[in-house]
Amino acid sequence: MVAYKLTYFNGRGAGEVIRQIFAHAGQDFEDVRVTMEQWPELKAGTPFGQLPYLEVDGKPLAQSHAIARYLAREFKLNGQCPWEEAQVNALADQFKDYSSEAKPYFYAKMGFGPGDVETLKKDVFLPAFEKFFTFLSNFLKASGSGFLVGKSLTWIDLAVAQHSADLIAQGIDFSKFQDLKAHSEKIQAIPQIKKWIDSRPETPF
Ligand code: GSH
Repeated sequence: MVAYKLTYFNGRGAGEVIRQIFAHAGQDFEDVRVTMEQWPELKAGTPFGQLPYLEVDGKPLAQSHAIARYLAREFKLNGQCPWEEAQVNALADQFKDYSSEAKPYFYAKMGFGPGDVETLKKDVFLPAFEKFFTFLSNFLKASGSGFLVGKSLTWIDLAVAQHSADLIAQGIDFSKFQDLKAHSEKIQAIPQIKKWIDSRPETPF
């Protein structure tokens, strides 16, 4: 049996989609949550000096999306054919671009970066959010299945549904994106995912 050990901080962030892939598959994994105090000592021993990274039978793999793609292949959450897999990857790359655009707002909001949160929300976050969520909405319309790609769940549904849920909890206005709100609720109601959400450690982000 393969031993999986995920190392990340005590938050959802870039680690959560990986945890939800395991939860959906019913696959046991070690969920190591590093504190800020422990991190400086561990940093140099990680593949790229950042978290998360996954150990598969002791072999390390870094980069959250590389890990998600690897596990999605193992647990059949990467689409039904190479074309669907490519569409999932395109959305995942666009998610990264959006995250980079919106990063100054999220960092200021979490107290990790400079700037006025309300100004960054208006000038940085909201334009990036509108652009990305319009793309997501187009994918939902095109699939017509309630999933972002094809007719079944893929890992990008898990990633987007969690992000939407986090934004909704923060009071971001989803009135223009009711389809994405419904998508988030549907994905997070999948029994294995709901069970994970109900039992995971409570963290602010
Ligand atoms: N592209 C990387 C991924 O998706 O895994 C980004 C990872 C990343 O930014 N990790 C942050 C981190 O390790 C936490 S979310 N910060 C601590 C540091 O850089 O020292």
